[in-house]
Amino acid sequence: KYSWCFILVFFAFTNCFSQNADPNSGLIPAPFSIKKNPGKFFLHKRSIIQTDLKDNKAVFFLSSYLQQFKNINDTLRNDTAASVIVLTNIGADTLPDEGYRLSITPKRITVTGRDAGLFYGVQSLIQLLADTKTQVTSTLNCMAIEDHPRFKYRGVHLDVSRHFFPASFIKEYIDLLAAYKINTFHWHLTDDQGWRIEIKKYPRLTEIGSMRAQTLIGNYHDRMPQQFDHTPYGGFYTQDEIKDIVKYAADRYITIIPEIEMPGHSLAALAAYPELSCNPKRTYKVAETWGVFDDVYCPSEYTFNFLEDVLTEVMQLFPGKYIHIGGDEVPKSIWHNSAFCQHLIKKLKLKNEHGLQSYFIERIEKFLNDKGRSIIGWDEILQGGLAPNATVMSWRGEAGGIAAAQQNHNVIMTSQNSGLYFDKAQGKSDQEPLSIGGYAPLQQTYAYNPVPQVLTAEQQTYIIGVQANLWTEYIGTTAKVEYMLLPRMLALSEIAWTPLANKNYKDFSETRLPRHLNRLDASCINYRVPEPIGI
Ligand code: TNX
Repeated sequence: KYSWCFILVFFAFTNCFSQNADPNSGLIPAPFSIKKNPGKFFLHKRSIIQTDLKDNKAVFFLSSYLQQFKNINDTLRNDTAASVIVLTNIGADTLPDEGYRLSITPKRITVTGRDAGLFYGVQSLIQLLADTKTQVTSTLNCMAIEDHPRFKYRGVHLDVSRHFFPASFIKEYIDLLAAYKINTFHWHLTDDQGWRIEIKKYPRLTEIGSMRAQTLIGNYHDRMPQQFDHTPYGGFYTQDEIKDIVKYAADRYITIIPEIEMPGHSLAALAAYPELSCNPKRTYKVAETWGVFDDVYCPSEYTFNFLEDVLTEVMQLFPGKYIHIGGDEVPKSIWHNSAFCQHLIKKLKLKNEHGLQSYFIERIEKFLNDKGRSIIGWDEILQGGLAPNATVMSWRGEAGGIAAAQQNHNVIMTSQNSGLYFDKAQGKSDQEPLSIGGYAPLQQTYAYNPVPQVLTAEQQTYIIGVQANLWTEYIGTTAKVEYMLLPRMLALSEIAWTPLANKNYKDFSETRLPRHLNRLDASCINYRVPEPIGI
């Protein structure tokens, strides 16, 4: 009799111990609060989803997940099943934006949330349903989660100009973002090395501007200096593909911010339409090497008309509030030597070429503001004075972001020195594939806090979020995109979502990360295997 009792106590103890060993139940990003309760919920063939919500993205996402991965069909039938997943927005009005409640009891799971909140509750549930070893475990420990994000802007970027990745891969990328509660995809669509978005009014942008005269030789394992052959390389997204991707992202509560670079990083456009330059008689080539090029848009009426036409088509494709207008790395030598520009500087009573850059950005901002949109620019848009309503992406460190917040402008932190540049190597080993230079290990990404302590509490509210950038000069394949993105993006998701007090690198990397890497393995997604703590 006593031995039974002993065994029971022993099981209760080990069960309790194993739950405590994983205080966040494997979730990435770790939630705001999580309380473990006794008991288990069993998911089985006859489990159903119960909901009053019509035509709801979260409901649709969960029922297709259950069909695809758990082989549970017909989840929306009316039935008195023994185990029920309730999706509801009743009681959700008290939740913060994008927040959700997830309650697991022996007979019933309830996910409560509005819009994105409900979707994130479903994402957490799906993470709990995916076991470490198999994809089919269907037993969940009872618990109650209350969750909402630390920042409202949680972004990941991809440069598709330096290398082009097909529309189908962009959707896979979006799937990864959504699974980790990232809500913004910054799509870097134009640069010196390729124009990647179809613009109906200017067909040469893609006919000429999307192709360059060389292809990178080698694969993603290469640690050799890059070599090229002379077969043409390029690609672009048609407007139909873009519409499809925008909808795909919206179904996952991801807003896409398109970036149209100006006035610099514009050689591909100049190659297509030399009239956009200050020396229209010259011919230009789409760049075949990396770096910063002197040839930039001329601040002429021709250029402004062109950009307004381009942005008009861009706005028709991308319904979100923000358009990214670039603004980084604009050499001023051509403007300095151009009689037209010098005349313009005098006429507009500007101080110098920096003033001309601000004039350029402010004109574009006004055009977009009048259409109800807002601009984001890289931190160089501070030079010569910020456009009145601009949001700043602070990439050359935090100084630009701090200055912008002090001027009451919204800021997104994306500093290249803080583990957010995923084009840097993840390890110091010479086994790492070739990359841009520098080092951004997982632990550095994880440790980053986007809110600079030098700001007052009031100024800190202008830091609306954080983003990681994936520039692709040295990334020619989708497998290498995945390798550079992962697992660092999981650390980013925790910077962006989890309250500071709940962050813990050991818990993240040793307790929770392994099951996520298994999940990536099961989906045949590439990643870098992180080294144990302390190496
Ligand atoms: C700087 S970040 C750039 C990009 C490069 C990147 C490489 C930024 C606004 N400009 O054009 O791809 O460095 O890390």
